[in-house]
Amino acid sequence: MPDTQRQYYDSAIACVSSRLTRYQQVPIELKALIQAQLEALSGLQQKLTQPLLQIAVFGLVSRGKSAVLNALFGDAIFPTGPLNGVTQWPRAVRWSPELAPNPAIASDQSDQLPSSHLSSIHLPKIQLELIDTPGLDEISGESRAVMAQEIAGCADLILFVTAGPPMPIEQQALAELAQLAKPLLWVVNKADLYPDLTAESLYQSITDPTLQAILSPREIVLTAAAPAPIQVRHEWPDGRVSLDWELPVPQVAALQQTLLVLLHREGLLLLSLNVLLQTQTLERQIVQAIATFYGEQASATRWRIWSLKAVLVSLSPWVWLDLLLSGLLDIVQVRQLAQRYGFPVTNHRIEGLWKTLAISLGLMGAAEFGTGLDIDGLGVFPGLAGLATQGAIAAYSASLVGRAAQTYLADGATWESQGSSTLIQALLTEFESTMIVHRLSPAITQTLDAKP
Ligand SMILES: Nc1nc2c(ncn2[C@@H]2O[C@H](COP(=O)(O)OP(=O)(O)OP(=O)(O)O)[C@@H](O)[C@H]2O)c(=O)[nH]1
Ligand SMILES: [Mg+2]
Repeated sequence: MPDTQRQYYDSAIACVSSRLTRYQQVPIELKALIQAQLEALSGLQQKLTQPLLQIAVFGLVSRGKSAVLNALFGDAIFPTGPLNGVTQWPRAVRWSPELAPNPAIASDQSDQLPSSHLSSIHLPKIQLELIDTPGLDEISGESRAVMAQEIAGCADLILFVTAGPPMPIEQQALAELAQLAKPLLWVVNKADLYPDLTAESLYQSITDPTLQAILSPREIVLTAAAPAPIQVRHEWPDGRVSLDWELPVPQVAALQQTLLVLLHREGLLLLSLNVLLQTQTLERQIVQAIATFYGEQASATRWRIWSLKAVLVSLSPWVWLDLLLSGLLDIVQVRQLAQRYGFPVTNHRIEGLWKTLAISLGLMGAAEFGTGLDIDGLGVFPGLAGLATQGAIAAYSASLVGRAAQTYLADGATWESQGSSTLIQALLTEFESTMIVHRLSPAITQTLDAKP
């Protein structure tokens, strides 16, 4: 079986590049309106090609977020301290651990992981970035939400740090972060102060049912990133006894191994998925901007078709010709709108469009029936009132089709064969129950159903 990670990684690169090429060719006035999205897409392209995986740490103040990152990094790169609010701004650092996980731990978990994802022979070396953030309770309301949204939105993996068992507010924050369709590890730090804690007992202590559903003990890791000093009794050769304070070494090996095993097996998949999800969001914003930009021209196109349909249907004396013209002009309208916007014609939610086309034809048939049928095939003149009715219904049915076509085209923009939504949906089928991305499936499915 071909390497699934590599396959989706390549597809994600192709998807972002093709989006960039397409939207960079739009008229200059429209380009100015989507500049921010184009820049973000270009950032995603760079992130993919490096490839760079971003790990962001979240939690309330003083839980040891910075200490956990320092211990992972192996150096005191982020300031830490006993006062609340030591970290005031997000900061990032590149981390280059040896990506081959400890074989003992890797083989412990290998039976839980699909063999197709074990192969990393042909995978590019992932670079990592650790992002430290201020405590979620340090910054106030709106800016906190914006900061969390922005950083968590970009991050490929989230570490949520608590000090020992979580407080209810932490469970709530965890549940909120879990809604973001991002893989999440719950790091239970300061484990030196809670020697009896285990991942299993912590999982059992979760009271929030949504959190219970999306976490498992495997995503809970205990650490002691900066253990409190301990008193050590020294007996010297001359008989003296002294009590000294010693700093125990940080205990983050379990987190390090969990991360390395995860990155080794799912890293490229996580990165590809996250980039595709962000591309999907950006492209939906671009689609909105395009729909607004071409709004007037699209209205003019619709009006032209509606009036043409009304006139031709009223003038034609044959029912069969009326119905044929009605159907043809409805389809022409869909094609012209697709051309006007430059959106692809896809199979996504096409049933809705077919239904409206059928309703339009049905309405036309009813109008013909109501205004006199051409029984002998020689045509009938339905009278002026009948003609007016046929014309009005022709225009009305065309307007129904116009509206349905616009919704269908905007919805379908991300659903081309190499479109972001198509690839995300295909990726969903690759998730196996042992993978961390598996628990994201419901949240990801929701993003697929969302409207632009
Ligand atoms: N006992 C113990 N103390 C720890 C541990 N990890 C961190 N600390 C201490 O907890 C305090 C807060 O650590 P920080 O890393 O600054 O915490 P933070 O979450 O980054 O805090 P803010 O930046 O203020 O939000 C420091 O005094 C650390 O020494 C640990 O594993 N055990
Ligand atoms: Mg900090």
